[in-house]
Amino acid sequence: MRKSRFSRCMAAMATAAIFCAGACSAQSTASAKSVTLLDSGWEFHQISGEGADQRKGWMSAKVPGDVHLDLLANKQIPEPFYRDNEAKLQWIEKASWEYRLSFDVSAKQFAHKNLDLVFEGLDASCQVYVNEKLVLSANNMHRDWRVPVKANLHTGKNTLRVVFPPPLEAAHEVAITDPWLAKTGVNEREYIRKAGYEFGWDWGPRFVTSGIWRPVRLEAWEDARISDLHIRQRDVSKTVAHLDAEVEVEATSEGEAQIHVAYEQNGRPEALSRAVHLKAGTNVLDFPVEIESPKLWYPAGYGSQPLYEFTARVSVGGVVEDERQTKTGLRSVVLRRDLDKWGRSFEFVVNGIPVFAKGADVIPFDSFPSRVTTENYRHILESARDANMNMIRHWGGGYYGEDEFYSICDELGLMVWQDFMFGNKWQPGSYPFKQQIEAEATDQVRRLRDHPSIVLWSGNNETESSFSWRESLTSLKPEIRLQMWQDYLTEFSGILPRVVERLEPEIPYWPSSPSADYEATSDTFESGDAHDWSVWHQRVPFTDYEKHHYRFVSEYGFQSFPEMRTVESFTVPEDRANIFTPVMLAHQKNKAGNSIIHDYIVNEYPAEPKDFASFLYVSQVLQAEAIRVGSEHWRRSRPETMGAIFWQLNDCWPVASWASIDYEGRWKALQYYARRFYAPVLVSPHVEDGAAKFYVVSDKTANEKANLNVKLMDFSGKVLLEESKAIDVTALASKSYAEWPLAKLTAADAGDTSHVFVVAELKVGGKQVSRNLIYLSPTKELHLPVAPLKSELSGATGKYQLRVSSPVLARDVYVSFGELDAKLGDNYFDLIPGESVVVSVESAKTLEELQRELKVISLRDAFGQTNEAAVSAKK
Ligand code: BMA
Repeated sequence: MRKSRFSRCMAAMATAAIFCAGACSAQSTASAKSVTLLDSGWEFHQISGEGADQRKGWMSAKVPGDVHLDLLANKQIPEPFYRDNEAKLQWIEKASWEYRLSFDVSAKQFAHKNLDLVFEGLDASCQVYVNEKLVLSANNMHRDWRVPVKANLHTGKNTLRVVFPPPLEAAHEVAITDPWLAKTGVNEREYIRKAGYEFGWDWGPRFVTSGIWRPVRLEAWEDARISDLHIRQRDVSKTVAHLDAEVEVEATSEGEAQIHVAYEQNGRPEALSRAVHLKAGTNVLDFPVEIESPKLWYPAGYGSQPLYEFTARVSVGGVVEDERQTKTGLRSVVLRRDLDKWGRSFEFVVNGIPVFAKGADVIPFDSFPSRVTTENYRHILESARDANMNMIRHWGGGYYGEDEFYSICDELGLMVWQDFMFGNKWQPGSYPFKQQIEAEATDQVRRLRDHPSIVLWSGNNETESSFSWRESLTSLKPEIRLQMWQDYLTEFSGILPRVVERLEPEIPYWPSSPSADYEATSDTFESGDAHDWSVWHQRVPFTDYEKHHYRFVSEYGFQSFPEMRTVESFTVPEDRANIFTPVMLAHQKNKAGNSIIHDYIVNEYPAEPKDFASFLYVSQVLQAEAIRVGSEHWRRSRPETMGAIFWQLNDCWPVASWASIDYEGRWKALQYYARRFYAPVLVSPHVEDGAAKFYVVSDKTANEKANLNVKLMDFSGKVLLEESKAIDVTALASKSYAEWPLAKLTAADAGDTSHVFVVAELKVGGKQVSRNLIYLSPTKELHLPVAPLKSELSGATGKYQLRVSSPVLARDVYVSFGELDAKLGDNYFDLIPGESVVVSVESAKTLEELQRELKVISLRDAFGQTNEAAVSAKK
């Protein structure tokens, strides 16, 4: 750099103010750069569309945010999730909106050479004006935008305006520039990059919003700034980690600079420093780092999750121009796909350990992402970890998560299968679109690649598979289809993997979920991942899962209703007459959904649940049971199957859905069940080949001595058969350790299986690690007794214990406290006859308040008097 620059730089440094708040904590705190968050003082107004004449004035706005939330805060619209309000708010997407901010630029800020306006997210199509000059036209919600604006600014008051046209009109404008539009029938809305679920999904409402949905800031910098810091993990093992600290520096002109990288080597501070010659523009500097005996990052259940922190600094003429930190966990990841006797394997091998992936698919946490809090993320992700999950699939119909989301996954050891944000709909094949998605993928992989939790980048959700069944695609002329397929391959097996290969070559890429990477059609047993929707969409019995021997199941699901309190949050009493009222149907987005739940209930159980509340409860038990059958089957099938990721973990609004945790964060029965069926060591009894076989599935990396106890009991507690044995549980394996021929079971219960069950219990070191019940007749034919449940609540404010017991078998014991908030240590559990269990209860309420509201029921209670009659009628 020229000499004169140094003196100017020093002068600027002396006057530069350092602003740094909130989101910019990763930025410099003692450098020539200053960062000002533009997060207050925003206003918005409606330019056109329904009600624009009445809604003329400017109203206060929240940034980050969106127009729906701003209208709500200004009392212009009712609560979008309440009753059937969704339908009444569809006008919002047809209007155009404008946001504005007046902000000061001080003389100190203006003295910087560069002033950049940085948007971390704009949803989606908009024009940005600085002091009335158009500086940016954006149409991709999934990108971040940096605009040098010094030439447009002055000291004192400046204005920033962002104009959002109606999204579909904006998409139309782009779409008509593609000559292939008419031939392919690709939906016009795909021409702008916006989260698919905003347009409605089979669990989500349609709220097509607009807004500055992620932070916006003004960055003032001098000669150089660190535009990226990445820790490339070239080779990681227990002995040594060979890393590259890649420091990307943007320089305004050519010249000399000093780069400094600091980190810790097993508690010892280490630093690397180098004089470099920067060229004007982007410079990438590599600093090889070797860490001996690194503390490796492991998926939950396999070890701890230590993180290493790195700091890079760029100085010019002794003045620190910029500083940046990143954290990462060191691990090796391989997606092993070897030929074997079943086809080709699909298993994640982390630090050399073949890990059976257990988890659920994650959808957006809210229809309005900017209001998701750290607590929401923590609660849902900790719930995943607490249910013994080790992987979540971040599904492609939403948006790329915030850094915070992945940081929590890093901390909890939750591996993330990360889809690129393409869900189900066919994408345009135009050249501008291809450029757009390359830029998007580049932004996102660069932003997220230091998160050790991300173990896979995957092209899209179900786009590949839709090519062979979606009518709008199959009905096209062969030559058009050929071109579309070619474009698909260019995008999902050309552009996206190339971005991953360039930016994070150590992490595997997968073209689509589901896919067999084109060696077979997707959803084949032999290769790739599968979405198994035979249960639910094709309405087959749960046990059909057991006929399916996939290599990895990345979706399978069953719906249920949320619990009563959540239903009450969006209904009035008349809506709760039954599950088919207009409001209940407005909160069911899978058209046939409520009928499917109803029909499965009627098939599975002896009668209809006795009332609305029982319907909600039984639907949850049914869902949990469905997913238990699939999950245990695929765990028993390891190593042929190496992953069971059920659909879905969370909700974006209160709705009947496949979620295991509802929008309010309340665990459904499935989440409690998941904790049991994903237990690190699972006992899984199963009737097959004329025998009850007692499998133990172990995710432990070492063999373990255990005690297996199995009993055949009747519902009143009589033990008809019992066997106990010491076993040596094989690590990372599934095996049957005991077997009872069915003839032996029927002899013991005199051929009447309607009143007996088998309970298997596994103890390690005298402690129960897993217990599981099976029945020898379908639930419908069981003579479940009415269980006179006894419950006793004790303890002091904050922490209580609830003792529940039953003299006879009580299935799916459900504890609730009416309107009161309480966190339960367990729920929807079985009590075997004579058993008494203690459940922890955390609540801010008093003992008396809780006692007043406490309700404990079991499955038999949901069917009231009709059950006995129905059972005998069926006999
Ligand atoms: C799969 C998912 C979602 C959908 C779910 C339930 O296809 O990828 O698109 O919500 O099934 O139908």
